[in-house]
Amino acid sequence: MRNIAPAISPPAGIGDRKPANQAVLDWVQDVAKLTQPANIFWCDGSDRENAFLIEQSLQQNVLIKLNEKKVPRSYLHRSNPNDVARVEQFTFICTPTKEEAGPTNNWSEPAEMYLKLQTMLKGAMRGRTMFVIPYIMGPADSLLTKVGFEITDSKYVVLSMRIMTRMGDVAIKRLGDDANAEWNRGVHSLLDVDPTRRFICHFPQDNAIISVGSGYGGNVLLSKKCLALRIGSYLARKQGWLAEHMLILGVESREGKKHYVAAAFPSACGKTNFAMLIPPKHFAGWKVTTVGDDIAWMQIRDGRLSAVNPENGYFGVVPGTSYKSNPNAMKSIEHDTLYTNVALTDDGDVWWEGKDGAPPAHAIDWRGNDWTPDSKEKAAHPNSRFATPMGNNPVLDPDVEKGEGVPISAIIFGGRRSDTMPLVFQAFDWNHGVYLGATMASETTAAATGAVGQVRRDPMAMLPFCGYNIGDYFRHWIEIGKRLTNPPLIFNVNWFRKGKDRKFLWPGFGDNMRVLKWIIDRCEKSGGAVESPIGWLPSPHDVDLADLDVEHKCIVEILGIDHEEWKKELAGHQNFFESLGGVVPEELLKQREQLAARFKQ
Ligand code: OXD
Ligand code: MN
Repeated sequence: MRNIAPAISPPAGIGDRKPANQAVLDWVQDVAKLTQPANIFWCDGSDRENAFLIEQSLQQNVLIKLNEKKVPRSYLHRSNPNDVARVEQFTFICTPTKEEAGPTNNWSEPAEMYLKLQTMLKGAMRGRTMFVIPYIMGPADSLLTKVGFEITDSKYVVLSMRIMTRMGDVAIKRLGDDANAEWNRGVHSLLDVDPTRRFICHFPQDNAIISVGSGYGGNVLLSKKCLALRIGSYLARKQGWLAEHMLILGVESREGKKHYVAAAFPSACGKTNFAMLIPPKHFAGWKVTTVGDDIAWMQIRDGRLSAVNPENGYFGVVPGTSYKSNPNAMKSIEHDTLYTNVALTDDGDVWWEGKDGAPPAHAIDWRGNDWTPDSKEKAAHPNSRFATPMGNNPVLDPDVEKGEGVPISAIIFGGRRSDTMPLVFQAFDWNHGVYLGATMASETTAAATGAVGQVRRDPMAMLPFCGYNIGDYFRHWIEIGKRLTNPPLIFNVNWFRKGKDRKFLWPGFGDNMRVLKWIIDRCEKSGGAVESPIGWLPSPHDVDLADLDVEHKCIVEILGIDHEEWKKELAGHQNFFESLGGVVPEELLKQREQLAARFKQ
């Protein structure tokens, strides 16, 4: 099954809802002149349109219908095997100068890149339908909300965007007919899905994105990584807010006291699991609710940070998702879900490594080949995904549509580290917290092409997503801190530390509630901690460990720090800052010196 499919002919009343805004109409005509599609399909986001596009996708083998009884109204898509993850090496920030893109981004001069892409797009949609998708990012009535239009020649993109964004009339209405209104221009074409002609390019000064040669979500759902993070972070700096790679969750105590927390973990490090956490039995009466699982847009309101989730759905990693790891995600993806690159069982159900129960005796793997438990290959690709509307989530936060957002009490940074980083610690103050974010590191995962399991610095989990100079991004964080009269407390967590036997020391998943509870206690000024060189550390008796089946010595090990490991860590921070070539703000260099000095005391 491939994404590329010939043009479709919609009946009257479908695909003909043109917006009135002349700037949009002119831009669409320009792109059509260049790409030469057989026809233009104007999306309105309606149920009727969706049903028509699904029917066409089934006929053209873009989708497979799953067993209606087992996974109602759900479908499987198989991507080209050469196209299964984000491609950071082919992702560009195109600004007039290289300095604006900074040391962590691939850079190209905009005119040069436009020319290269236009050459590739010339006639690229011949014989295909060109879809125009209007969408908004953010709740319908939020001041932060942005309008985007994505042009694409992929029905899979249209169907996914309908899940992941608020799509159609709501965007056309929000934009109105002012030809000078701000909106994002996104152009996507599959071309021939050739990895040598795959580029994901951002033009922040033009509020424009062009993505070619891929059909993988992270490269082509332009609302998400491209607009909400790369262009979003650029706009956020200009306009005085933050666009971050963070989940947002609500946590309510037995007494009904509620806090909201935002957490930045790199791709495929458990943001969705944490955002949907079910507290262990001992915490009966506590509730965790999800505002978002991947992206937070935060503005300053009444001296605090206030966050909205710009998305409308979850695009999550499937393997490892089970009733043990994330029951709420399992309930969310049992219906109305678009799966990509998972295995198909003989009875039309989906399967993946780590799903509850025994593996099927036979299945069709993500490439479309026969698979049995004896096969050497994985049945589902390690980066196989679900796209599911957030409305499916049984623990969706009631304030998810609130335009002003939810007030953030704590920010958490965290990576996947088998050593060095303790389970949790708290920064001394805002700038120290920014330093924790800036020096974050994590083992790489299958969410991006390249080697898996290598420790790399990933500041604020934004390394692949910051749309401008990372030094200016750090400075922007420091400046935001100065404007907050009631800043969130900042923490660092690591669920993935291993003992000498190379086994995980901490059970993770629902038991992360114990860590979250300590964080909330600190926000409430009731939690105990000891001062250490790296920040405030809980002692074992500060964390509620009741009914936890973990040896005390493991707890002591995971909560503690090893000075030898930290010597290496400090050198790692220095190397990282040096690799950035002089862009790191003075305040953060000072934080490093202070950290080193505290170890010497
Ligand atoms: C994602 C990612 O898909 O970070 O969210 O890669
Ligand atoms: Mn992500």
